[in-house]
Formats: sequence, C-alpha cells, structure tokens
Amino acid sequence: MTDTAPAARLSAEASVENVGTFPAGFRWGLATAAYQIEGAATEGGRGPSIWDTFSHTPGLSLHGDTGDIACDHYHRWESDLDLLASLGVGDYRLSVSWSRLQPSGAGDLNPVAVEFYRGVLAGLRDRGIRPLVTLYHWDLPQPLEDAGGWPARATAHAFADYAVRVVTALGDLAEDWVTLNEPWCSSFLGYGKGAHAPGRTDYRAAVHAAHHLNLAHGLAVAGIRAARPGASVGITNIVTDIVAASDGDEDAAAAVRLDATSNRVFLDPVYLGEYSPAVWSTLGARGLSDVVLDGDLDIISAPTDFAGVNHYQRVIASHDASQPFEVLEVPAEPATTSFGWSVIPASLTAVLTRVSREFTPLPVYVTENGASYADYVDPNGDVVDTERVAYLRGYLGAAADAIEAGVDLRGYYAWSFLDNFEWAEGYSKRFGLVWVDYRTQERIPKLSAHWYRRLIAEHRSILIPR
Ligand code: IFM
Repeated sequence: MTDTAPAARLSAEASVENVGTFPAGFRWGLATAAYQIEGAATEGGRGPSIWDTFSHTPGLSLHGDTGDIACDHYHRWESDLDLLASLGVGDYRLSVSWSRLQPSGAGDLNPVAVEFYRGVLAGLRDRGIRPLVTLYHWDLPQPLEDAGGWPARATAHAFADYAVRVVTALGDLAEDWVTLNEPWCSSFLGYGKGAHAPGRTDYRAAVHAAHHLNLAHGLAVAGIRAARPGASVGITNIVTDIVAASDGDEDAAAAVRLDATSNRVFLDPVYLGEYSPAVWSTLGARGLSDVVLDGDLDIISAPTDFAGVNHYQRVIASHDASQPFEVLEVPAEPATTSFGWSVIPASLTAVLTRVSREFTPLPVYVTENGASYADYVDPNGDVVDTERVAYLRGYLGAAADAIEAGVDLRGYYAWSFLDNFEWAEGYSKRFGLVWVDYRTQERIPKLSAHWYRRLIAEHRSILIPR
C-alpha cells in the first residue's frame, strides 16, 4: 500500500507522535472472525452453524443480512493477506470455523477445510505475519445446537475434541491459540437476551451455557497441552468497565451484579479457580448451582499462557427490578460510536489494570478493540475516518498508560481488519480499518489504516527495551 491521498491528510491531531511508549516485541495486529468475513457458507463441505440458522430466520438479523458471502474472504484470502501485509502489521488474529472444519460437530475434520486453513496460515507465515488463532468465535455447528447447545454439558466435551483435532492438524503453522472468544456473548446474548444465535430467551439456560463454555475452555486447554506441548493457549473475554449510576446502595449492588454476569463469571473460574461470592449470590439460584460439578473448577483453571481482553465499553448500572438480574445497563457518555457505545479510553486502562491486579499476572493481549462509525467513500474515492483515527489514538494511549501502570501488555489487535458481517446488525456497522464494498468486494484502506501503518512503523523505531 502506498501513501495516497488519505495518508496525506493525516493532520496534526492524527499524528502518530506521543501516542505512548510500547515495549520491544509488542504485537501490533488486526483481528477478524471466520463467519464475519469468509462467506462461502455452503462450499467446501461447510455445514450450517447457529449463525446460518439465526441470520436466515426472518426478522432476527437487520435487513435479513447473512454471512453467506460476507467479504468473500474464502475466495480472496490471498489478496487479503497481501493487503494485510501492506498495512505493516506483524500479527493477525483470525478464527477458524467449527462448522467448516467439523460440520457435524463430531469426528474427523473436513479435509477441504483443513487445506483451506493450512493455506491461510502458510500464507501468513510466508508474509512474515504471526497468527493468533481463535478456535471458537460463535459458529457452533447446528447439529450440536440441536442436541442441546451450550446449555448441555456434552457440548463442552465436543469442543475439547474439536480443539485437539484442529491444533493437531494446524499446530505446525500456528503457535498461539485462543480457545473461546467472548463466552459472555455466546451465553448471555445467545441464550438469555436472544439477540445473538441461537436466539433463545432463557436466562437459566444462559447461565448453564456460561459454565459449560468455561468448562469447554478448561477441557480444551488440557487437550491442547497434551496434543501440542509447545502451544501457547489462552482465552479471550470481553471485559466491560462498569460504573454504578449513583452512590446509593441499590445501584452499587446492581453494579456488582452486572460485574458478576458480565465479567466475573468468566474471569473468576479461569484465573482464580472459583466463582466468587458475587457470582454465587447473583447466579447460584439462577442456574449456576444446577451445573457446577465437583472438579469442574480445577479443570477450568488449568494454567494458561496469556489473558486475552476484548474491550469496547463503559456501562452505567442501576437497580431496576424489571430487568434480567435486576440491573438496567446503559452506555456511559459520551456514546459516540454508531453502535451508541461509549468512547472513554480510560476505561481500557481500567480494565487492563483490573485484570492484571485482581485476576492474573499473565501477559495480557488486547485481542479486540475498535469502533463502528458511519464511514463513507467520498467523491475522491477515499474513506477519511478521522473519528476512528482519534479512537485508536485514544485507546492506544490508554493501553500505553496501562503498561506504564505495570500491566504486562504484550500486544493490541484492532477490531477489525475489514468491514464485515456485524452479527445481528448485519452489514450496517463498519468496524474495519479497510472499507469493503459488499457489491463489488473492492477493498479501500481507510485513513485509519494509513495511520495504523505509520504508527507501527514509528513505534518499531522508538521501542524501549522490556
Ligand atoms: O464484531 C464483534 C466481534 O465478533 C466480537 N467482539 C465485538 C465485535 C464488535 O461488536
């Protein structure tokens, strides 16, 4: 990618200077997920996942959008990897599709899918880009949902079996593995609120799903360790910055409950080997005590190599008896992304320092952070996303503040490499540093892509030793 018009428009406030100081070896990356970019939903032996079913159900995804074609990355992966390399990133977080690799949810992997992912991973290697591979980014094979989905304990064992097979088949091409992406979304959004696949609205089932996702992670860690002793493995959780709406006792208690259901139910068992009193008091009688068996917490807390943190929001919690868990949550102000999410960089510093101080001394990666804006192609053919540049500048500065405060932060993967299928919001929300024209599949690096490339180049030359 050459510096063209947008790069020339990098203004003083968008300069890459003074963003912060990052240690030697810091991983500068971009992130995607399989269902959001691949398309080719019925090709190469791929079977349906819960997201195919959900997005094809009238009324569930905006405008009826589906991931059938998405960014057509399945057919365009080589030119996409060229584009990625041209952005100067040394690291790329991708996910592999369970329903492509193991369409029935059991048994041998689909050789066509294995060949596809081996091509992608070898392509990254050939371009000098280090992959971080997520094994589950929400695309549960539909047959497993039909058999009970994540509320069923058997799904945890199915995931561990799948994970071992994948790491065995691909592990010579990737060292770094994330078991699950944001189990909060898979459980509470998918089975409780019903806003994500499979679209169920049963919070008891959601709590069962949360525990079984935690168990799936722990079982997979053990299996991966046995199959590939050299692999580096962790889990990625979304960590939300939660603030009580007032000093009152009721709102403070609501904030504790929201923290229990958003953060602690996933962070506690993996890093502390327990569900804390806040989690038990919020979720014990709402389903957790139904499913936690002797020995589960030992499995779930199997040592990992790093902690993945996805961060998007600060939310304000207040007591409201009509809401699930009696908590009303609203985005903090300023809520200026096109999703209505807050833009408060200090919340990233807060969650990183919290994870590091309260939960784990492990190296931390920001495995996702980014924002959707109402980007458009201007009459010059450019996408001048100054809001996203300001966002990245602010949040990377906040990441540097966390390092300064002692967090062992080793990398940052901006969400996302490409505009893509934003789940129930379809194609209406653009998070990419690269614009995708979904009609022609043309890619246009936005101003933010030029900025990020320049930032990476600058920071490579002003590294401080760790
Ligand atoms: O697009 C998603 C991604 O799949 C998971 N984390 C949040 C992103 C933005 O909503």
